[in-house]
Amino acid sequence: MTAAPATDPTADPADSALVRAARRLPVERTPVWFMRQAGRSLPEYREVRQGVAMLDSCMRPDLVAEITMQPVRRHGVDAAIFFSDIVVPLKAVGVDLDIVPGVGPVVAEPVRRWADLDRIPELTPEHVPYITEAVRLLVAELGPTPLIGFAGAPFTLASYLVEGGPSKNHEHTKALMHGDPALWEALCGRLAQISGAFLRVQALAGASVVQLFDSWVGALQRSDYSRFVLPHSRTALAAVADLDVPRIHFGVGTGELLALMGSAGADVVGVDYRVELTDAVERLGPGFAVQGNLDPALLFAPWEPLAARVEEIVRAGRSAPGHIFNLGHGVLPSTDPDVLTRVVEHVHAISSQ
Ligand code: 1CP
Repeated sequence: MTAAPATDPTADPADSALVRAARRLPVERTPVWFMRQAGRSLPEYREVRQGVAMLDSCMRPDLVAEITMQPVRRHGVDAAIFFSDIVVPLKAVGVDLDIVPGVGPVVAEPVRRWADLDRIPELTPEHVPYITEAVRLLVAELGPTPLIGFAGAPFTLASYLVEGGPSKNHEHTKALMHGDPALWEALCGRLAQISGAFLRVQALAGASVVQLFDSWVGALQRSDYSRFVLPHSRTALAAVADLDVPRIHFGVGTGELLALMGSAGADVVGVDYRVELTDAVERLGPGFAVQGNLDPALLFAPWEPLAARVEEIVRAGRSAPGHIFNLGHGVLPSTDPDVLTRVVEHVHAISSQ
């Protein structure tokens, strides 16, 4: 059986190229989407966000649906990624935080002591009715195009909570991990519940795929990752294991961690642009689909070398039992959106030959 063409409006997103690639089934052409495909690279995004704070926009289903659809309409990508942020579930359970323009998530009172855990209750679907509503709106509008739901993984969420905001060195996070392992375990246990429940809400509302972002986990060495992080990522991913949705797991700078990340339970491992895709496939071992991994900075290069790199990545992707073309991290805000559209067309053209 081959995937129904995406142009058939009645086709099931579960039969889409993206879901099939994630399941390591044959596809007619390589599916492609971009991390951070919604957002500041698009003038239509900047327009609808005018005067609306980031977190407010994430809580308005009409706006979430519009922003999620923008890159699908413009670029013809093979999936939508739900417009939200990894800190939305934390805000939803009552953590005092904001997303500050030009900075990122900022937490009013960093989490460093046992008493601070009381400020992070477990997440239930009742905390996030606007997420369920937005996913339902989107699934109806997307038709055959799959929606990717997502959550932040426990380590990356813990880093924002413990540091109080974006961090280069994660020094307070590592100090807590090693200085009070019991508190670290309790914090990450709570965050794994929140991540898993947030993924589950999206999958139950109709998302076809989920992605767990552990963006900053590349800051760790393997032994710390195995001991302090992997069990919690596994718990988060296990929360949707009984639902029929493929799971993607991604982090930045994870060349050293890839094999371990593969054991967290995902079907697809997202590969950072610093690692050759063929090396990633070797490190993961058989059985995994891969996602990636064009360097987002190469979107600023002339078309010829950019196209050549896209071709290399599509070729390298054939060494895995499934490949989803993506960037090796998110779209940079000043990217020319027309280049993204051209990359989508090129991936489709060269992979269907
Ligand atoms: O006002 C704005 O436009 C703020 C910029 C912005 C946007 C568009 C932020 C703040 N978040 C988002 C949306 C967002 N965040 C999406 C939307 C869907 C899409 O990809 O198109 C997603 C998937 C996220 C997830 C997210 N938020 C991650 C994981 C992905 C990654 O890039 O590694 C992380 C680490 C965050 C934290 C965050 N939120 C926003 C910023 C600027 C940051 C990073 C800050 C830092 O450097 O620590």
